[in-house]
Amino acid sequence: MTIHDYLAFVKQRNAHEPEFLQAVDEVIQSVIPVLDRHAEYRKLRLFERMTEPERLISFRVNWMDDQGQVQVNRGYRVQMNSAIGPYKGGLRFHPSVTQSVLKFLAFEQVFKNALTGVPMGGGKGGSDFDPKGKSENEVMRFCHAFMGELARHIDHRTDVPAGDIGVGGREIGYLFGAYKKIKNEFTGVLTGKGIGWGGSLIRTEATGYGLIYFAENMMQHAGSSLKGKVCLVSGSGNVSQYAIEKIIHLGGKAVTASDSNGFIYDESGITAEKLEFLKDLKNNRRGRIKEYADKFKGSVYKDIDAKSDHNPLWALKADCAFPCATQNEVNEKDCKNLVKNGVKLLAEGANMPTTPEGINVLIDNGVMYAPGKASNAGGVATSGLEMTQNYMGNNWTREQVDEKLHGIMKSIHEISLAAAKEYGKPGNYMVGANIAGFVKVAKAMQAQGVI
Ligand code: NDP
Ligand code: 2IT
Repeated sequence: MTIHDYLAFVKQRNAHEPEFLQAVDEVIQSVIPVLDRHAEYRKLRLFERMTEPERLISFRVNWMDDQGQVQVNRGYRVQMNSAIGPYKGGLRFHPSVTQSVLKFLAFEQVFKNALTGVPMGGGKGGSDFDPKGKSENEVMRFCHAFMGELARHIDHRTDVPAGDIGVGGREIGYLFGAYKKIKNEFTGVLTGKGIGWGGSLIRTEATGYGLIYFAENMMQHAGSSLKGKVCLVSGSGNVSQYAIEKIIHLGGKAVTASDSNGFIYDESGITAEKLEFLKDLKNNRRGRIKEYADKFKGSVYKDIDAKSDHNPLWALKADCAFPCATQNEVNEKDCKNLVKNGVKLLAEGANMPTTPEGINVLIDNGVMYAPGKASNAGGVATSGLEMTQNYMGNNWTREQVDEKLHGIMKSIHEISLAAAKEYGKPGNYMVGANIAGFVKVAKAMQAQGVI
C-alpha cells in the first residue's frame, strides 16, 4: 500500500473528521519508510489498527444551571491504544470539542506517550461544555455530572485522564471527588491532582517547563542556547504560563501572551512579577489578557481578527516561537512571517498548532521545528510519574521530579534525532518523533498478536 492507499482507507472511514485526518496524514508520511522496511508491520495491518480507536465512548451530560434550567452537553472518551500501558491522556472542555478533535488528540497521544518511556497507552476525552462565564457551582455540577457517566469506563489500571484546555486543578478536584464517591475508593484514577491528595509536585509546571527544556536541548544541539533569545508565546493558560516562567529562568525574554480575544506585546519582556499578575488574572480572576496591557504601561494589546489570513503575533521580530494555545493556530502565512523575521526555532507547546503547509515552510527554510508530540510530552510524562508515586504510595520531592522531567525531555530529544538519522532525515524532529513513537507501539502490538 502507498501513502495514498493508507490515507484513502482512513478517509473513507472518517470522512467528516478533518482534524483526525490531518494528524493521521502527518504520521503516515513519516512512517512509510518504516513500513517499507518491515513487511511484517504491513501484514499485521498495524497502521490501520492504530487509526481505529480500541473503544470510543460518547455520552449525554445533563446538569442544571444557576437559573434552574436543564443543560445538555455531550461527553466523550476515546480509548485509542493500550498496547504499552493503560489509556492515558487529558480531558478538554471547550465549545469546539468534537469527536474529530478528540480522535486527533488521542491518536497523537499514543505516540507521545510512547516517546516518554513511561508505560502509558493513549486516550483523550472531554466535552463541548464551555467553562467560560460559568459560576463556580455550575462548573462543579457539570464536572460531577460528567464523571457520573465517565466513572464506569475508567480505573487507575485501565484509563487515567488528566487536564487539557478548560480542565485545570479546579476541575480535576471536582472530577476526582465524584469518582471517589461513586466507586468508594481512593486511587490515582486522575492525574493533575492537588498536592496533599495524591498529586505530584511539578505536574502543574511540567508541560511548559518540559517544552523549554526540549527547546534548550535543540538550541544546544545547534551550538547555541536560549539565553538572551526573544521568544513569542501564544496562549495564557497552563502551558503558556510555565513556558514563560522557564524562559525567564533560562535567561530568555518572552514578549507575548494571548487568549482567544487578542494578544499582548511587551517589548521589554514579561518579568517574574508580571507573570504573577498574569497567573492571578487567568487562574483566579479568570479575566481577559487585555488587562495586562492596561496594568503594565509600555506593553500593547491587539485584538485577534479571526477572519484575517494571519495572526500578527507571529509577525513580530523574535528568535524563537512557542505556540501554546490550540490546534492550527499557526498557518502558512504566519510561518512565512516567522521566517522573514529571522525566527530560528519553533517548538509546539500546544497539540498540532502548526498547519501542514506551515510546517513545510519552516522545514524548507531551515527553522528548527519540534512537533508537540515530542516537545509537549513533559506534561503527560509527569502524569506518568504521578501514577508511579500513587502506585508506590509515596511522594518524590520537587527536585527529584524536576530531574526526572529533565532526563525524559533529553531522552525524547535524543531518540527523535536518532530515528530521523536512521531513516535518512537527519535533524527532522517531526519524522524522528513519529518514527520512534510508532516503532515502540508497533513492536508491542506485534508481540501481543491480533487482538
Ligand atoms: P488552558 O485552558 O490552560 O489554556 C488555553 C489557552 O489557549 C488560553 O489562553 C485560551 O484562551 C487559549 N485558547 C484556547 N482555545 C483557543 C482558540 N480556539 N483560539 C485561541 N485561543 C485559544 O489549556 P492548556 O494550557 O492546558 O493547553 C494549551 C494547549 O496545550 C492545548 O493544545 C493542549 O492540548 C496542549 N497541551 C496541554 C497539556 C497540559 O498538560 N495541560 C499537555 C500537552 C499539551 P481563552 O482563555 O480565551 O480560551
Ligand atoms: O496533551 C497532553 O499531553 C495532555 N493534555 C496531558 C495528558 C496527561 O495525561 O497528563
